[in-house]
Amino acid sequence: MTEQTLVLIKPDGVQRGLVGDVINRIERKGLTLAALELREVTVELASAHYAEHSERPFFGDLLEFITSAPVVAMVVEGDRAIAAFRQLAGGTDPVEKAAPGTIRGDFGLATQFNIVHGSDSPESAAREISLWFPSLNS
Ligand code: RTP
Ligand code: MG
Repeated sequence: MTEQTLVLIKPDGVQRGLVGDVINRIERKGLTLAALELREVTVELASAHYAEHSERPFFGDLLEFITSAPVVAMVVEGDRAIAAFRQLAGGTDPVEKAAPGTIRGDFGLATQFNIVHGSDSPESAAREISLWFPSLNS
């Protein structure tokens, strides 16, 4: 089933020059880009995006990090795009959970600096796409 998912290349990924590699992996997988923008993130947007984690001990660090430098925000489209991008990203902890060959497994060392975000369900994808790309019709 064709889906859309919201993908972010987080500040660490942009600053380390991994934008091209991440997009390359998305395209090689067979997924396509429906929207793409380099974006400064406000605290308001970051808080809304990560609202589900607002009570977690790492929430403050997460907001500080995600607003520290520009991110690349994308809407990625294709067959089972939500699960397909989560597969490309690998697990949240780049060492304990993400396998080699995934974005996080290949490039990450710390859970806080895990390079990419991808929506985790159709509900999250719809919510996040309308948050980041309100003018996009889907
Ligand atoms: P994301 O939302 O960024 O795609 O990552 P995820 O689904 O794999 O992980 P999630 O549980 O949603 O956590 C969101 C982000 O919060 C940071 N985090 N830090 N210090 C910690 O224990 C911790 N746990 C999570 C990570 O940057 C994670 O991607
Ligand atoms: Mg998540």
